Amino acid sequence: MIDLRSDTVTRPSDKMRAAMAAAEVGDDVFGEDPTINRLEALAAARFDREAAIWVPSGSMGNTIAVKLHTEPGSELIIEERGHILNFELGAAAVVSGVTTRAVKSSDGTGHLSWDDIAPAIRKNPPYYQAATRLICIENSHNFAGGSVMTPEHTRELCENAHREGLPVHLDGARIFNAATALGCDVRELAADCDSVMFCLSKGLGAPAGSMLVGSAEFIEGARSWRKRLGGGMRQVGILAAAGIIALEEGPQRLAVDHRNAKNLAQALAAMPNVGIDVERVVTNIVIFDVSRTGMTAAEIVANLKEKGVLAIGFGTQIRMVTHLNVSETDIDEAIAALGEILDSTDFPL
Ligand code: TLP
Repeated sequence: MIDLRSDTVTRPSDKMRAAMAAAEVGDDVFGEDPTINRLEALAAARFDREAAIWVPSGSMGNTIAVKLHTEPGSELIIEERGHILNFELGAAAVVSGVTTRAVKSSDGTGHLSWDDIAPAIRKNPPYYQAATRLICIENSHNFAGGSVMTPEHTRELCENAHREGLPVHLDGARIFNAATALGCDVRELAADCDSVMFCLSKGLGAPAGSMLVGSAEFIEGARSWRKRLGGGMRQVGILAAAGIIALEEGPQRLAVDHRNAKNLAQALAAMPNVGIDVERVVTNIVIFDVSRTGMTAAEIVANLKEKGVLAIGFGTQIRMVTHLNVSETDIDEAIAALGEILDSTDFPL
């Protein structure tokens, strides 16, 4: 199977498995796991921040960040396709008691400008309205097709937010993809944000785990919340050993995934009735519209599966994600499979 459903499906390398087997471990709830301590120090240094904490998943990292930045009965602002809003099962509401205000990005990129955000802020609302307490951004933006936000844009947004007394949390699940596409360092993309979550799993290749990065005080709070949510994981150095390799070696090869995604997007653009803007494919996520093909996304995805290609369909769109277990040849095969499926429809062009 050529699995393009997500970069979450990546499998740990032999080197990671060997490091996991050999990992020195201790009880992390007592702060005694040397491998996790090393990974947390490395992550903090990588982002030039005071501290970092390993969390079992990106979702838990985001949930803890929202909890620490808000109080019950307040509100957060996020772009309407954001992961925290659409794929975290209302965790902001359940865990933090926070309302999520979805805002459209006026340029369609998934990245809100300050002009998009400003009218949505409730700074000193009347007593019967929830006050805005947090702005969440996502880079790269998953369901906006892996689009990226520049360091300048991020800085400007954060400066404005801070002027309004609002913290900014960066869902940087794929921040290394964004940095690779922009040719900059992750530090530049995260420098002005109050907290950053990034995933060691996904494109970097670890089997599990994400990091939450921020001030020492913030991470101390995160440690309590991680435990409260059931994420205190004892001899977790076994996973941290893979995480260290993911952090140190994973980012270097992301450009290959981006090249594969671009080639895929170019081939898709040449197919009749497929809707895609090739220019907007700059990382490892390819989302295309199939509403003019005469088939539903679900039908196309089912047909692809029969030909050995896995993708995700939602509404009239299909998402394909490139990653370390997908080769150039796999991409050619996926293109051929899709070409055959779309050629077989007698839908008028
Ligand atoms: N994204 C997954 C699904 O949940 C949609 C995927 O297949 O892309 N932030 C962003 C931007 C994400 O894309 C994801 C996972 C998360 C957070 C959550 O990470 P995990 O899966 O580790 O909880």
